[in-house]
Amino acid sequence: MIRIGWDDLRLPGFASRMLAGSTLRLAVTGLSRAGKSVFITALIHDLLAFPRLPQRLPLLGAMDDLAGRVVGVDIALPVEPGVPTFPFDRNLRAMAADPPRWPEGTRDVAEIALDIRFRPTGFLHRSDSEATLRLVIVDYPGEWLLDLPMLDRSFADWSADMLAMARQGGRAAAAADWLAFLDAHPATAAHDDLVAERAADLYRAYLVRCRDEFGMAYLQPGRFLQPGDWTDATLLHFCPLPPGGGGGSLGATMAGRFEAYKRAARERFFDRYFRRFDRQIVLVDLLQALHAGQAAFADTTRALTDIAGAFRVGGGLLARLFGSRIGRVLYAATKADHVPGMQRDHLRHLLSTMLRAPMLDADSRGADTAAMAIASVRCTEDDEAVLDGRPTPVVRGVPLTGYRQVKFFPGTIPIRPPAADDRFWGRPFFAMPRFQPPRLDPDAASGIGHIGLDEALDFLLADRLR
Ligand SMILES: Nc1nc2c(ncn2[C@@H]2O[C@H](COP(=O)(O)OP(=O)(O)O)[C@@H](O)[C@H]2O)c(=O)[nH]1
Ligand SMILES: [Mg+2]
Repeated sequence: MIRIGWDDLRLPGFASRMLAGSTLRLAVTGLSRAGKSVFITALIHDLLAFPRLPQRLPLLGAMDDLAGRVVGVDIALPVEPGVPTFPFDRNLRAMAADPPRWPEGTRDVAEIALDIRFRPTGFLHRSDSEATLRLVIVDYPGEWLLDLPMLDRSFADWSADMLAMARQGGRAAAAADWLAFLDAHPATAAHDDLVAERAADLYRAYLVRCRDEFGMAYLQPGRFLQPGDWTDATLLHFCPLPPGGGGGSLGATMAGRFEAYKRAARERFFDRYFRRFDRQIVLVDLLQALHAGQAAFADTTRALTDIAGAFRVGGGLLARLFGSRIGRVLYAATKADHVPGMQRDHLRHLLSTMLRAPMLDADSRGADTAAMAIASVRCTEDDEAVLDGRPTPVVRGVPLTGYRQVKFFPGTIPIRPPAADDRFWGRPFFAMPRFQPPRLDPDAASGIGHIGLDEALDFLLADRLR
């Protein structure tokens, strides 16, 4: 396989890049609890251990014998003043405690950088020459990506869509208080700050219930659920409204705030970050979405499809509006250690079926997109149990609230989304417990067991370590 083409050699920056080192910005996202913090913590831990313990990541750069060429991996000093540092040490301490704990949640953008020193391959390089890849990892809440479909819509259009959704199915019950308040306070009424704040609070409460009680994912605006450093009332005190209301009305004020929110999302987040990302991984807790039922699964599918559309390399919204150069996108179904071997293949297959339309489109434009099933921190082992007289694959792990190993029968994962009337949705089909993490070695001497982290890293960065 040819590693260095003549086109590369003609690039003016090529030589200096190889000598001085280059930077790869990897963006990590996913909805709250998708597994971002655990993923980043585990990948740093295993990369730090890689020079001494490459067998923890056997597929990372296996084709190029990366294990024999990585000389050292270190955490680099903070790169970007003003951006919070990803709390790797704090997470490591939690997972190395006795008993080990999962890292705490985070609610804002965070960055961390690793310097990977390696010996490049290829005829240009003497075997003792060394290059450095600075891997900058940026963690940001996936909730904010769900603002994208808002950006090119008017307040009236967006409101009509959100109100229609709020009156349907399981959402209607969660929306009752908010909708009743809107009936009592029409858009045409004179603006009153307290009324606007109350309406926004009730709308936010509805979004929170949709997320927590029904496992919904298609929830806008994203900052209502994950505000980050946004505190400004004029950005957050609005909600969808029926049409109506001239100057000085509640309707006019909220329409103005909607526009201010969109401007702020563009300037403070999309413009600021997306131009600089090189690679993106989108983490999805697909098992949880399946577990939560048909409505939640449909909602997750819609969110995922919109996100995948936005990341479409070349033609996606992020490239068009924000000059994103992201050239590789990996979609990963997380926590795959909840299901035994064969079901993990199903999980991967299900995710790629869900993504097929946007991925095919991306492929035709020369982009690199992939779907995988991973467990950043493997908490279970595959086992067997006898069910109805037949041996059945199960997983074995310690539940978060327990102290000894228990077997879980996770049920069968479909390889394509079951139809709305499929019997699959009619029964409690698998267990979705929280497991206790294995205790981590704080010195990174032994790395940490995972499923598929090496394959994910191989896809995301191995080509930059040649
Ligand atoms: N069994 C298992 N559970 C995981 C794994 N990754 C995350 N989790 C669980 O998911 C929770 C949320 O993960 P976290 O990384 O904090 O999510 P974030 O909100 O996206 O940063 C953790 O507290 C764990 O309970 C994994 O690889 N295996
Ligand atoms: Mg987190």
